[in-house]
Amino acid sequence: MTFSQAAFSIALLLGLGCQGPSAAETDAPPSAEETKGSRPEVWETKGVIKRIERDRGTITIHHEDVPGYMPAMTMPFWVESADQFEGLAEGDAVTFRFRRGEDGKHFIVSIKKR
Ligand SMILES: [Cu+2]
Repeated sequence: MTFSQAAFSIALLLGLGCQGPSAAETDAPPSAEETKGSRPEVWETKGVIKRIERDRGTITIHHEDVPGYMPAMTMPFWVESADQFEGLAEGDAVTFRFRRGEDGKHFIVSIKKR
Protein backbone atom coordinates (compact mmCIF):
# COMPACT_ATOMS: atom_id res chain seq x y z
CA MET A 1 0.00 0.00 0.00
CA THR A 2 1.39 3.39 -0.93
CA PHE A 3 1.32 6.36 1.38
CA SER A 4 -1.53 7.99 -0.55
CA GLN A 5 -3.60 4.82 -0.44
CA ALA A 6 -3.06 4.57 3.30
CA ALA A 7 -4.03 8.22 3.78
CA PHE A 8 -7.17 7.68 1.73
CA SER A 9 -8.13 4.64 3.82
CA ILE A 10 -7.67 6.55 7.04
CA ALA A 11 -9.74 9.47 5.72
CA LEU A 12 -12.48 7.05 4.74
CA LEU A 13 -12.50 5.47 8.21
CA LEU A 14 -12.63 8.87 9.90
CA GLY A 15 -15.42 9.94 7.60
CA LEU A 16 -17.50 6.88 8.41
CA GLY A 17 -16.83 7.40 12.10
CA CYS A 18 -18.43 10.84 11.91
CA GLN A 19 -21.77 9.54 10.78
CA GLY A 20 -24.15 9.53 13.69
CA PRO A 21 -27.58 10.63 14.86
CA SER A 22 -26.31 13.73 16.63
CA ALA A 23 -26.27 16.26 13.76
CA ALA A 24 -29.42 17.97 15.01
CA GLU A 25 -28.13 18.12 18.57
CA THR A 26 -24.75 19.59 17.79
CA ASP A 27 -26.10 22.80 16.24
CA ALA A 28 -27.89 23.71 19.45
CA PRO A 29 -26.02 26.45 21.30
CA PRO A 30 -24.41 25.33 24.54
CA SER A 31 -26.08 26.86 27.56
CA ALA A 32 -25.16 27.44 31.17
CA GLU A 33 -27.95 25.08 32.22
CA GLU A 34 -26.49 22.22 30.19
CA THR A 35 -23.10 22.60 31.77
CA LYS A 36 -24.76 22.32 35.18
CA GLY A 37 -26.31 19.04 34.09
CA SER A 38 -29.91 20.22 34.20
CA ARG A 39 -32.36 21.01 31.41
CA PRO A 40 -31.32 23.03 28.40
CA GLU A 41 -32.81 26.53 28.17
CA VAL A 42 -33.81 26.34 24.53
CA TRP A 43 -35.67 23.52 22.82
CA GLU A 44 -36.25 22.90 19.13
CA THR A 45 -39.24 21.09 17.68
CA LYS A 46 -41.60 20.96 14.72
CA GLY A 47 -45.25 21.82 14.56
CA VAL A 48 -48.19 23.20 12.62
CA ILE A 49 -49.54 26.71 13.19
CA LYS A 50 -53.14 26.56 14.43
CA ARG A 51 -53.76 30.20 15.22
CA ILE A 52 -52.02 33.55 14.89
CA GLU A 53 -53.08 36.34 17.27
CA ARG A 54 -51.05 39.45 16.54
CA ASP A 55 -52.91 41.57 19.09
CA ARG A 56 -52.08 39.09 21.84
CA GLY A 57 -48.57 38.43 20.53
CA THR A 58 -49.02 34.68 20.26
CA ILE A 59 -48.79 31.87 17.76
CA THR A 60 -50.68 28.75 18.79
CA ILE A 61 -48.84 25.69 17.51
CA HIS A 62 -49.60 21.99 17.57
CA HIS A 63 -46.05 20.87 18.33
CA GLU A 64 -44.46 17.45 18.24
CA ASP A 65 -43.08 15.63 21.26
CA VAL A 66 -40.18 17.51 22.89
CA PRO A 67 -38.14 14.67 24.42
CA GLY A 68 -37.55 15.16 28.11
CA TYR A 69 -39.78 18.21 28.33
CA MET A 70 -43.30 17.99 26.85
CA PRO A 71 -45.44 15.53 24.92
CA ALA A 72 -47.06 16.63 21.66
CA MET A 73 -49.82 19.20 22.25
CA THR A 74 -51.40 22.41 21.04
CA MET A 75 -50.35 25.48 23.02
CA PRO A 76 -49.63 29.19 22.58
CA PHE A 77 -46.11 30.51 22.16
CA TRP A 78 -45.32 34.20 22.67
CA VAL A 79 -43.26 36.00 20.05
CA GLU A 80 -40.28 38.02 21.23
CA SER A 81 -40.82 40.62 18.50
CA ALA A 82 -43.62 41.32 16.03
CA ASP A 83 -41.41 40.60 13.02
CA GLN A 84 -41.54 36.91 13.94
CA PHE A 85 -45.08 36.91 12.52
CA GLU A 86 -43.81 37.84 9.05
CA GLY A 87 -44.32 35.24 6.36
CA LEU A 88 -46.31 32.90 8.62
CA ALA A 89 -49.92 31.80 8.20
CA GLU A 90 -52.31 29.46 9.95
CA GLY A 91 -51.80 25.93 8.63
CA ASP A 92 -48.06 26.39 8.00
CA ALA A 93 -45.75 23.55 9.01
CA VAL A 94 -42.83 25.05 10.93
CA THR A 95 -39.62 24.26 12.74
CA PHE A 96 -38.99 26.48 15.74
CA ARG A 97 -36.95 27.02 18.84
CA PHE A 98 -38.43 28.21 22.10
CA ARG A 99 -37.48 29.00 25.65
CA ARG A 100 -39.42 29.05 28.87
CA GLY A 101 -39.84 32.50 30.37
CA GLU A 102 -39.71 33.39 34.04
CA ASP A 103 -43.51 33.56 34.28
CA GLY A 104 -44.12 30.16 32.72
CA LYS A 105 -44.84 31.52 29.24
CA HIS A 106 -42.97 29.98 26.34
CA PHE A 107 -41.27 32.36 23.93
CA ILE A 108 -40.32 31.71 20.31
CA VAL A 109 -36.59 32.19 19.82
CA SER A 110 -36.67 31.49 16.07
CA ILE A 111 -39.25 30.07 13.70
CA LYS A 112 -39.24 29.10 10.04
CA LYS A 113 -41.47 27.27 7.59
CA ARG A 114 -40.42 23.79 6.57
CU1 LIG B 1 -46.35 22.05 24.79
